[in-house]
Amino acid sequence: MNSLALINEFLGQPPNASSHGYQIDHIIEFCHWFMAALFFGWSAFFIFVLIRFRKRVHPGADHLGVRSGISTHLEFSVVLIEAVLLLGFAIPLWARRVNQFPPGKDALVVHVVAQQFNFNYHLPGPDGQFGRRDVGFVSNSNPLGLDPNDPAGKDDIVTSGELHVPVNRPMVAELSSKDVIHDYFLPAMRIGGDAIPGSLIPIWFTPVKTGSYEVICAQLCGLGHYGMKGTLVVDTPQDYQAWLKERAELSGTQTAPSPPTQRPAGEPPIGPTPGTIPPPGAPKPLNAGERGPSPSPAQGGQSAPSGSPNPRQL
Ligand SMILES: [Cu+2]
Repeated sequence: MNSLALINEFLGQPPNASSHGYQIDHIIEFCHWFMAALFFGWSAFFIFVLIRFRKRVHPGADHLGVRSGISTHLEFSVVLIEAVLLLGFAIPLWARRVNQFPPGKDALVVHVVAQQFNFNYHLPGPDGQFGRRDVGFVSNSNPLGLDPNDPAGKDDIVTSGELHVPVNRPMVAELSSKDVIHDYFLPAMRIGGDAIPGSLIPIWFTPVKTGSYEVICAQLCGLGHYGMKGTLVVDTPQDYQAWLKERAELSGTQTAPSPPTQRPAGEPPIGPTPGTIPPPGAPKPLNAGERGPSPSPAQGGQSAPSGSPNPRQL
């Protein structure tokens, strides 16, 4: 077992399965060893000071303090190591993630559309073109609102929960959301990104090991957040083609609407949160009529005990 596997196990991280992930693991590993060295170093120094300057030997305080420059040198070294770590490793690694996207023809581009509480995937199909999506077309059988009149969308594949990708091919996931802010996180790929309504945020990675990996939402997005999980299956190219074929056949024959997303018990119904005050000029809520007609001031004044607020005048 190498040291990276050790640190992954210690931190509860799954083994890395992407081409860039080992660099992140190296930084995490180095930071932990460095922090351990600082912890033991400062602890030893603290104990040394407690003994060396104990009251019995030094009853009076020395107002001059430390005269050697060793602590300054030590502190400067720590700052230097941290600066090298940040400027030399962390920022360049991050810059490669956000500035050096693989060229479009090499990469597999997938649109990831998050919603409470699952991840939907939109693949362009054999023509390589994403069909137009519009919120006006969203229904139970068309969760992403694919435009039925757009020829580019005819062969598109829409799936949710499980996504297959081929091994050793860069994948670009363009993240967006239908409702609240989610975070598409692939711990084994050492990558993740926020899925924000109205934004398209691309992330990319290259899976290097076949297998089944966990996808989780890393942004508290509601009461069902804990269950917002999915699977990323990294296939051999042959298996991936077989999956694509299967999905294409399924999306061609699937006409029955999928059941609506269940909101877990306790999650407030869609609409304004109970107890919120509508902004001035906002339309009245639909259930306002269920409270019955408002009493006239005369009736209200007679029926309510004097001094107590009228419970019907909400
Ligand atoms: Cu979420």
